[in-house]
Amino acid sequence: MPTTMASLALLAALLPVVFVSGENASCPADWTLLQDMCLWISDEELPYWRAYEECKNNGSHLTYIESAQEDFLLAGALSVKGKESVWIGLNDLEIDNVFVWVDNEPLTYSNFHEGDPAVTGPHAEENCVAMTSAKNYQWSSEYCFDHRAFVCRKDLQ
Ligand SMILES: [Ca+2]
Ligand SMILES: [Ca+2]
Repeated sequence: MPTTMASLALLAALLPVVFVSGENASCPADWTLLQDMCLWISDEELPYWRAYEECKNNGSHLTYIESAQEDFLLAGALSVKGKESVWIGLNDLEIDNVFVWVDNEPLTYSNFHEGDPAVTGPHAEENCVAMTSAKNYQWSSEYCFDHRAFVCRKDLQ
């Protein structure tokens, strides 16, 4: 049938592309590939700086998020895994109220939950950023010594 023939022709045309991209762009075996992100979502819950070190030890960084699409995909993955809250690589530890990514990616996109981050009052001391289920996985500043799961990110290899 013509429709089947057309589908087969399309499939044949696409197959080499699928294989080539599969060879050229991949993540380590136990990492999750989402679009062009290689992510590792921890089971362990650690304070921010220990999470930061764990990612470093894995040859990666606590994740940056540079678009609404990346944010959406990560939130979906966290939801599927039933993660309550995770550290991401954003903090204002160096200069208060200036939030930066740990790997110096420019902050081109952000998705803070309403009322976050607080710039004055007791909550201004929350200098590390998490994505939390109860806040629809929007971002919030939290106390860095809280124990949370965390997300590491590395480039495609
Ligand atoms: Ca702060
Ligand atoms: Ca906060």
